[in-house]
Amino acid sequence: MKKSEVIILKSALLLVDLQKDFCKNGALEVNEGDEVIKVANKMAESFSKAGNLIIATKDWHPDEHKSFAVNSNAKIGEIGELNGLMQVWWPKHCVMNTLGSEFHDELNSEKIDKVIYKGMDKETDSYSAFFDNGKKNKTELDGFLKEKGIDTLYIMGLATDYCVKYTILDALSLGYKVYLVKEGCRGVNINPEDSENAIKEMEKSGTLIISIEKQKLEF
Ligand code: VGL
Ligand code: ZN
Repeated sequence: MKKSEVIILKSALLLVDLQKDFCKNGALEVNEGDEVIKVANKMAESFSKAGNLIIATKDWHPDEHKSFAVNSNAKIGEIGELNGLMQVWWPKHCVMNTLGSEFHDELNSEKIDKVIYKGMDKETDSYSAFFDNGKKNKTELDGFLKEKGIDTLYIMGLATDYCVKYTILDALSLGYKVYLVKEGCRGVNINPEDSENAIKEMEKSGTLIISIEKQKLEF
């Protein structure tokens, strides 16, 4: 095959919700959430050196979002229903334009080429970076990736059992090749095994689980 005939798979790094509210002392603190920031910075360094794009998502809720227990007369951590969909009731978090919605201070955010916002509709939660939980609305992400010719995603971030998981399942269903950077993820773990189960489910659906410690950083 001539070089010009080689089909080039373009990769991008997708950093999920690396925001203050999911890290130490945040409103929806994920255990060891801060630990993933150095992994994100390493990955971003390597992706930018290779000329690949780095995309980051932000959970971005209005103050009156109904997934917040306080706005739905519910108890934090319990499960209910919101507009016909199963809903975990969350503490108020990632309210748009507040301190908690900002990227973690140590994240090298200068390397981020594109930010995708999700969760703005107060009636529906939005774990995936592609669709809201009711699959009624799409974010910009799929269109952006297609426009850039990207078909392979390296995904990591917070939280393993919610936004990372649903982002990955949607990415697979949209036909992307997906790598999960395992040490770059931490989970909420309402049940202690939630993250482990999420990883199993992602793997079963076709995700390749990788570890940057074991792999030379070449993407
Ligand atoms: C998330 C719960 C509520 C996440 C966002 O980023 O995983 N989890 N909102
Ligand atoms: Zn949220």
